[in-house]
Amino acid sequence: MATELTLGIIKPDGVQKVLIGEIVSRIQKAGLRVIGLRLTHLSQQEAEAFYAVHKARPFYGDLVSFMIRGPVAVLAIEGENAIARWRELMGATDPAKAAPGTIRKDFASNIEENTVHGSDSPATAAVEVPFFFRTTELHRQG
Ligand code: IDP
Ligand code: MG
Repeated sequence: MATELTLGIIKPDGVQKVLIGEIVSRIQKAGLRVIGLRLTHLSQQEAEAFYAVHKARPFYGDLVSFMIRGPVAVLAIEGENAIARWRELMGATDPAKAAPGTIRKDFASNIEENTVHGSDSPATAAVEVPFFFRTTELHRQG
């Protein structure tokens, strides 16, 4: 196993439900490190570009509208096996299928408004982290 860097997003529903502190706490208690963190409100163009991989899916338009509905928190998360471990903390895409104790099981409204995003592979993380963070915005001794 290796030290990995991955992207997390607390989606507009999660920010609206005042869950930033709770979610950052879960990440840190799991032994992962938050080395980049900022609030932003995505433009339509940014949301379309970020989710371009889903362009052909029927939910793409709704997903983009949801993601620009309000501010989001973007997080760069580092640690041993961080990509899979952050996705484990998140739980399955559909909260109805998510394991007990996961963020989506505990907080998500439905399969679309599912509170958090996480990169799904090293290749995805390598694109998604730089989408939001310059290297000068990552702080390993923060
Ligand atoms: P993931 O976020 O668990 O990696 P993806 O399949 O990559 O799931 O889908 C990206 C996002 O698109 C999901 O997190 C969710 O917000 C939304 N989404 C996925 N599947 C559906 C669906 O069937 N209906 C509506 N929205 C969906
Ligand atoms: Mg995904």
